Amino acid sequence: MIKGITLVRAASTPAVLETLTGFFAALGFEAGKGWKLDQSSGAPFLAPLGNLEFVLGELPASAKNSPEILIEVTSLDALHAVAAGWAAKTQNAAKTPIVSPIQATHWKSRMFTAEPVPGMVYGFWESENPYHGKPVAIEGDLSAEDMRFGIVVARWNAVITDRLLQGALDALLRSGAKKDAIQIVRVPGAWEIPAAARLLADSGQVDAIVTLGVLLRGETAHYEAIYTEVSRGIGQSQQETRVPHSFGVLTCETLEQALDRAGLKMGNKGFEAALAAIEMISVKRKVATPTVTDTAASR
Ligand code: DLZ
Repeated sequence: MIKGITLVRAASTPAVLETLTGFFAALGFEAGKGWKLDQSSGAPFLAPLGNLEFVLGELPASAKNSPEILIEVTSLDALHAVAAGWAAKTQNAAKTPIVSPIQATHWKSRMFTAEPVPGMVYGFWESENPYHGKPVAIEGDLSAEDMRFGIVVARWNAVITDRLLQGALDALLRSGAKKDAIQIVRVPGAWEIPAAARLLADSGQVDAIVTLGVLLRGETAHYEAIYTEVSRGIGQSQQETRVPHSFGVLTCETLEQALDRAGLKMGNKGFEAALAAIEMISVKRKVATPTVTDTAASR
């Protein structure tokens, strides 16, 4: 199991070691846990990532003053200013540190070199691609074209759930879904939502399911029992069928609170649940067939 890479550089004297540690500390490197033995001591500096790279053809820098170690950074200009500032101060004493101007490289990056002690040249570089080296995230799109939806909506508290349904339909149709690609299933109450959602998911006719209902704590004696089962059942159906189920079941203290979440003061949770369903279908498709080519290793 490979754990990490350590580049070891010999500091010829305590003064050289002090210069190097001062330089890297000034640049913002995190100091690691130092060590000391009878014959030697070490002052590690840590980087979040490292790799070992073999190059065929032209090297990243010219042979003259070529850095043996390349350090990828963000905010290259700011770092260059810090390095130049450090060099200006230190040069007076030791007359050695050299920090080059920033130059374009032949590999779509910009770089400067620094030689804090004679013979040790470090290259600091930043890719022109702002995503280089960053984790690439897969995110869903919000286009509902070519997607099929099931909506399970409870009739209990229909004055609310009808509004949630309108919100969900509005989101789906405005995002490009076709009317005949939406199946609506009405069930008596929230308790029945998971079973109906599971039937739809198992039918293979929908890509995602939007669940809509309202549970009013004040008016539901066994509110906790129903709520727990509804949320568990919807989650279980989603996980076992791998069909995304979005959760648009409101749980409110009063009818007024529910109305606020069904198109009045606090948006329409049906609309939001429908958008979540679209996004999750897209995520599922992208995870199944990733098209992202920009990986951490690419330039
Ligand atoms: C019975 C009941 C109660 C008391 N409250 C609600 C509610 O607030 N929201 C809702 O959607 N459904 C409620 N129900 C109905 C149950 O969900 C279920 O439909 C019936 O118990 C029949 O199985």
